[in-house]
Amino acid sequence: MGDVVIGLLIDSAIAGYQRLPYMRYEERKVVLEAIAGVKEVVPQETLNCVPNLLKIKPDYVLHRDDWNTGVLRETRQRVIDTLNQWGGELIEPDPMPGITATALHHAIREVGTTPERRLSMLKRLLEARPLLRIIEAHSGLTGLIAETVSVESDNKVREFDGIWMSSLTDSTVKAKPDIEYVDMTSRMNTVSDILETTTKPIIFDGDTGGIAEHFVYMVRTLERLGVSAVIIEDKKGLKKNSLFGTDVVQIQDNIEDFAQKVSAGKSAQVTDDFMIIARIESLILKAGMDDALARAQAYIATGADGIMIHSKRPTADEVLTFCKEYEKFDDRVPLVVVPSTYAQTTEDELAEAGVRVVIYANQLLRSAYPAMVEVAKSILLHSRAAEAEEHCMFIKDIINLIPERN
Ligand code: SPV
Ligand code: MG
Repeated sequence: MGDVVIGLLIDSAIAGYQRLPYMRYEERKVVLEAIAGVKEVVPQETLNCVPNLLKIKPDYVLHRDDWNTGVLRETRQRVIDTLNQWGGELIEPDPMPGITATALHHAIREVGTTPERRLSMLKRLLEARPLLRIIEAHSGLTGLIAETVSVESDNKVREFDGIWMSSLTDSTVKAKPDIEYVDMTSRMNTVSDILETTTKPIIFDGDTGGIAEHFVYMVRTLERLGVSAVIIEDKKGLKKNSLFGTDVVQIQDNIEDFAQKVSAGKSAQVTDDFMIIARIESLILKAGMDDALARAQAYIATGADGIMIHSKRPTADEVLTFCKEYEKFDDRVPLVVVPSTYAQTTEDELAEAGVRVVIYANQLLRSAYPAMVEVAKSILLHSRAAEAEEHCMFIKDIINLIPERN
């Protein structure tokens, strides 16, 4: 039919309605350019290919015939209207059976990923999407939930973008308090289980990072495993969970020492893609908004790749105030929040305020524990398990949940 020009969607155009593609735009371009008969591959910046069509004025447009529904339906109509301007023709070949983006994602999940590819995924996502949603995992199984659960809304597939390796939930499943007692070896075992069942990027909760001389080893280990980022909080001494606030004794580190720790970590990392995110505890410890903002400025100046502002207020008011002031900074890095106590605030509201990453830090464990207690009580109460059955998954489902690898 003539020379073939391929309009190839750039990463952010795809990430707007489905999962970020496994291969970067540049990689996909190289593959397509190598196909005999392909004259050129041009970037397509949005789902609307009309600007490219107007430039190229092709005689034919080829697109597989599966775009008459969903988010691409409108695009299809626009293509037909545009081609009509010069008598061009839309050709819609039958799709090859079994070749869909979803099937490819499943296949990739089977194959797994590499540490390097996974590590770079968080920065890629930050470039491609305005807001990332991250959910906690504390085991291979909860990792699998973070990896696979998806819903469809407004014709878009919605999934979690990555995994938070929470110190609270990793400690709690081991029935230990969240006081940095669960050591790095044990935490890395949990990371390893999660790596096994997932391909999405992981953000590791590094607590205080320990002393700077130890933090550099944490950075190296995480990076080697393919973890994308570590978040460390500006506290020192015996760390307690932030959601205790000032009910327990917690000491904030001074700005200089914490900045020095961040900077030691930055010097230790090997890749450009690994991110060290500085977590500010000023609002938790009632040190005030000015202190929080001064710390954000200092941590950014020292090289932090992101700022997490934490709050345990029942509403997002103080976080939103922080965001407003933060927007005025000349130098900004992606802002991360953890809306555990102000859970009624929506992602849209947070994104509007400039937040780039929302972490759902503990909900999987907080929902599983009460369910397990209820089932245990029911068995005791009825001296049998029949009444608990309605709260349990089918046995056939659990034995098939984790298939053997072929
Ligand atoms: C965690 O999930 O372990 C966190 C967030 O650090 S918080 O529990 O709110 O401190
Ligand atoms: Mg924690």
